[in-house]
Amino acid sequence: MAILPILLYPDPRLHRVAAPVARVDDSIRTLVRDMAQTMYSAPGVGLAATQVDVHKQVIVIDISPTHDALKVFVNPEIVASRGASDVEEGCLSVPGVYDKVARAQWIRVRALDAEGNAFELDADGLLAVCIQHEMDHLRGKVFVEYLSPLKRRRILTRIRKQERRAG
Ligand code: GNR
Ligand code: NI
Repeated sequence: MAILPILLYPDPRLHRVAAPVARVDDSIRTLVRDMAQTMYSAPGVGLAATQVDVHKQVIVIDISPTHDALKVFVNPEIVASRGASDVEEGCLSVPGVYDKVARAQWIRVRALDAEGNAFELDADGLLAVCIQHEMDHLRGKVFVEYLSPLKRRRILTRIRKQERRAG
């Protein structure tokens, strides 16, 4: 197992579009294990492969406080959605920034699990928000891109100042 480095916004690699996984093999299962360890140690409730610079359609999510309910989504698709919610989101690639994003309230997602078996899952609440947030990463989209240009400019100014301080 390994803790992988997480790309930080505005790294251009966060905008790459992930390719579908042709076959769920041992290399994908190793990636899933490393992503899970990386997510738990961050700590975060979800992680997309894009964030660890692997541009394949792989997501891990665990919203349980006990870290024992790992969900793996390979090649996820939203096949139905309803309603609207705006929950405050954060992102391991944009540390310290939290803001509300307009999302579907309920989704049905179809994906492959770590064994390559297809499944469907209905989700609402934080799980639904998290799946939508991670699927955006796979499309090269970071949640701050939904915010107003003014807010995004302020975030970038703060990040650049932190980077200068860090040398
Ligand atoms: O850890 C995370 N928390 C979170 C909270 C609200 C909505 C989405 C998230 S996902 C985030 C981890 C992350 O950056 N995943 O890409
Ligand atoms: Ni994120």
